[in-house]
Amino acid sequence: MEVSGGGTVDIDAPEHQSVEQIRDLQLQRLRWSVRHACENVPHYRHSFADRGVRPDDLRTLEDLAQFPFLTKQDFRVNYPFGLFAVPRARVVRIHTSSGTTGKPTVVGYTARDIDIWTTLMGRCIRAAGARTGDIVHIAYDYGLFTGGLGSHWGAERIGCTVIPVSSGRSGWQVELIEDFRPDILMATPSYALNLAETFERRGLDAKLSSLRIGIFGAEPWTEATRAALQARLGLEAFDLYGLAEVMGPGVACESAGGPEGLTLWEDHIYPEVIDPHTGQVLPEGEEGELVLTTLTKEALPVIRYRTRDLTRLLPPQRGPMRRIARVFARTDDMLVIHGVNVFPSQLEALIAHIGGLSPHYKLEVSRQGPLDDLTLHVETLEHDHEGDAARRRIAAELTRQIKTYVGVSIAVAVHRPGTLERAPGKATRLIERRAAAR
Ligand code: DLL
Repeated sequence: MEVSGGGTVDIDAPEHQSVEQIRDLQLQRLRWSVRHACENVPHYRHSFADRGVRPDDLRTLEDLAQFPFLTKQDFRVNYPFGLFAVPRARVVRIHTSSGTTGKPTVVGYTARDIDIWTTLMGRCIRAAGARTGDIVHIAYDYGLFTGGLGSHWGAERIGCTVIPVSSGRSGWQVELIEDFRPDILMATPSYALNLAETFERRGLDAKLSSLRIGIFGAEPWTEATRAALQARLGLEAFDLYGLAEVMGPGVACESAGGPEGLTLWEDHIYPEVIDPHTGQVLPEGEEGELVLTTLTKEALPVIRYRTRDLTRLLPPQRGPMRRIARVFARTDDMLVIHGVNVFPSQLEALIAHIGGLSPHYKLEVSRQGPLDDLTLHVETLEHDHEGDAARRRIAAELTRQIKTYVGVSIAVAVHRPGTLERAPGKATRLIERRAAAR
């Protein structure tokens, strides 16, 4: 059995190559990946046969559009190891996605897969401006979640000193940051906000901490949150994107002084953006659902995985790799409130804009009759000692702005500082009351 994506694993992105050279490399690797999946995974053999396509049909990169999608449901049906393309004994590591519903998605890696993942994560951390010898405080959760270990190995690969803190125990984390003086913080943006809050609660000025760079991801976040993180932690914040099914963190990232958007490592991952309703591939620049195909993964090749993440594909700029725009939401994040599509990121931006509110919020969805109702829970800032009247004023103003800018009437509840639950990893925003009402 041939098990190799071919080519070398190079920490330096092939910046010197032309777009044509990258396309040639992609086609060669794509042919290998599709054949590898078809020969070694019954799921692909059947789904390709059902669609009437064979690996030999791949003559150009565009031919990939004829192949069937892989979905989260396919991972569930094949739980836990049914999508693996190598004997289990060649799998050196297992991770899972951090989904909260149903069985988690299980993913596996050969030693070479880990090597490539480590390399791509190393590229991302370096792209954000990390230098050999920098100290990296990793507050992504360690364990089955890919955030901790993926970042860890990548940071070590480029010669950084890693502090593998994992998430939680924020007071202790602040002490470690004060004592060990890390240059770089890696965390979910919502947990980084918790850390900022913990600094402030202890009477410390986080802006004066040693942190220079923040590498944040694993959940959607907005430009307003970036501005808040930069101002409160005194660092430059970069977006890091990835998902377990494709690899983990390190699929795409922002670069210091680099092009706008997140550079996607096209020498190992092939992107498409589709219309989530029709499945049609959209032209570059149009907004839709990101679909990813791995080009070199041995243990778990994914062919046309529907990420459910909404973004746009952007042309290469400075270097041959294409970019994606910030992932602003998942297809399943969208709420339909009285016929209006509402994304949490729209509300997050307004919360930041209005002033006097902490960035923590929850969305409570309920149903009385045929339509869903939404209550937005927010809280005032730590240092705000105003009473109920002020909270009512803020609620009225936020309700008005949501009506104006999002076009929907929702209820807004403004709580006292520190009332809303803070998650140590990814923020959980949705409070689901619909099932109970049915
Ligand atoms: O969240 C991997 C990761 C860890 C990425 C650390 C970045 C940093 P999963 O648990 O499988 O993997 O969740 C993947 O999280 O499909 C997106 O919906 C969301 N997501 C990840 N990064 C971003 C980002 C990790 N930068 C899912 N912006 C993905 C928006 C993101 N959403």
